[in-house]
Amino acid sequence: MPPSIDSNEHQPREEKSTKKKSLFSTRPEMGTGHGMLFAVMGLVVLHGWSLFPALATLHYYNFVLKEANFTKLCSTKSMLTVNGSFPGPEIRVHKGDTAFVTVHNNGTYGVTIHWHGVKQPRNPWSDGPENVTQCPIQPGRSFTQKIIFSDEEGTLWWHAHSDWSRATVHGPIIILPKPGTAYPYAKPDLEQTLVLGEWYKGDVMEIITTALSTGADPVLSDGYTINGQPGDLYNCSSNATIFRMLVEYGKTYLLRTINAVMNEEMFFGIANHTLTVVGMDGAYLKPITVEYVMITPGQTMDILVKANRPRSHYYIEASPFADTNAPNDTSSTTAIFQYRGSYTPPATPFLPSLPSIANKSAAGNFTNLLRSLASKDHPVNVPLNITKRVFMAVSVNQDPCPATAPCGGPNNNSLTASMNNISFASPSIDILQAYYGQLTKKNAYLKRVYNTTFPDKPPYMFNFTGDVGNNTLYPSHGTDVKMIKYGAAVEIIWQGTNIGAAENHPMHLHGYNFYVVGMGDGNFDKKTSPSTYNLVDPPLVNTIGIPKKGWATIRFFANNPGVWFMHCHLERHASWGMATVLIVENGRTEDERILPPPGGMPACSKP
Ligand SMILES: [Cu+2]
Repeated sequence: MPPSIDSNEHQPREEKSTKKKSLFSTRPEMGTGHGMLFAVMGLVVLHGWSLFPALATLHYYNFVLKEANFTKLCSTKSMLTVNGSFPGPEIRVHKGDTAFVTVHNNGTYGVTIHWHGVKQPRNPWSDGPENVTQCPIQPGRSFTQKIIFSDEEGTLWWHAHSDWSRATVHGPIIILPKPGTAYPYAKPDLEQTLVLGEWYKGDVMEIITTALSTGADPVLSDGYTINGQPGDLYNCSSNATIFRMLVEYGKTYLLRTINAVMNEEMFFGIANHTLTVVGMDGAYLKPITVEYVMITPGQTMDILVKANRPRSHYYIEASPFADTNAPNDTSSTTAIFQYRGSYTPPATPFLPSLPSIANKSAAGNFTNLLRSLASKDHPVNVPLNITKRVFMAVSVNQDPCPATAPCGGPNNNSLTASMNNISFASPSIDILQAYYGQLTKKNAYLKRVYNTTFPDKPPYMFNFTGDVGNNTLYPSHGTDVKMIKYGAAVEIIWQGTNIGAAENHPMHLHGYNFYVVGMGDGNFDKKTSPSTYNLVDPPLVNTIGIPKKGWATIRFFANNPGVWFMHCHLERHASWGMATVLIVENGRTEDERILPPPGGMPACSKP
């Protein structure tokens, strides 16, 4: 059953003392206010276990994957949801807790769920990317995932990780400070989760299947959404298609903003109100006060906004940032920041002036402001002496068209994508199982599932961001992973290229947050670029946009053994193979080794 939309006015959630919730996690409501009825969860105290309040609290959730009908932009479709809601249900924990989510698949195809930005120390088994750490949960089957929270604090999200199912299967993860500790900023009065989404009138799984078979770009989306509502600026907009956030004059609100959009980075702002960004990807930032933010798919931002303007209606707007020749949905979505009280609202709410769609410098100017909080309670730990360095060229490429069929991409070729000129080929069974089989010598024959040959640099160096010749156009295809020694001080330099349609790529790594120590335009220069690095307070994130025809350098300590997917979070690029896998090997001691597989891992259909 779709959520009721009879009332689309939403009272943000009040910030309560966190202490009360340390033992019981009851989650009957959700920040997005859809009045959801999904199964609750919250059974925390097992018999006799309530004597251990110092231990991390356990939370239990049931996620039922099922089809539900939704009507948006005057078009109705059946789509896959969790518990019938869009966006899906919220997970709300304290730092260091553990959640068990039992996913029941009542849908029609196999799906996996990923807990985006949750590091899952030593536990890749519950990370979720299809055929990387598990095989899909088939229709009629269930799988219980153990989500181990460690140092994350702030906002993250979960989403399906099978083809394009994440378009409709996603929801927030809220991680509060530990009981007895506080936010490193003045406590907001209330909080509101805002999930940015992308709406396709068609079936998203059909859209990507068709695109991959023709080699053409996937059809564009029909609009964007905020908390499931497209807003006022579309055909078919009405009073029932807009999300209204009711605010009280003088109060401060924490906006937990999640970019769940499929294929575009987004500018976001609220008319006449300044935003103060205090956190990102589950880590704190030095507060940044701005008129707009640029948030990539995969990123989350904690933003403070004070309701201190004349009582009225103000648009909250999200519009795409896409500086590229590739086609994009250019529309924008709105919600209303609506003051309580009696006044005559304007006929049309005030609109923020967000940067235009191709405004690369506006996007870069915002990203350059990001700094870790780097305080005593939230220190940084940036690797300084690098022991493993990898240079990765990131490209949108083409494949020659097979003689048997015409292809719909440029030059009558097929579109594809690569890292270091290798287009990632999804294996038939998951890499984690194959790796663990060798590690334990139980299923060593599975080693043919992947190669450990992902190179430390591209096959040849060229003027990546200049006039690229045709000789760089065609990648190879393979399931190549990068092996990393436990404890290595890793530096990865991502170099965007001008092959195909250059654009900003939001690169995401599972199992880690990483420090973004530098970024710049043009080719990375190993002599001059490192002198620009910020090794003092670089932002700690799980996703960062590599500037168009530019580079970004990240650093992290390889202290989480496992099989970790790395990919562009523009979904069409990931589908084309802009991805690889890092396998961080076991260390010497028991607590430096991956955990054994839990029972009930979904079976793989092919050996
Ligand atoms: Cu990309």
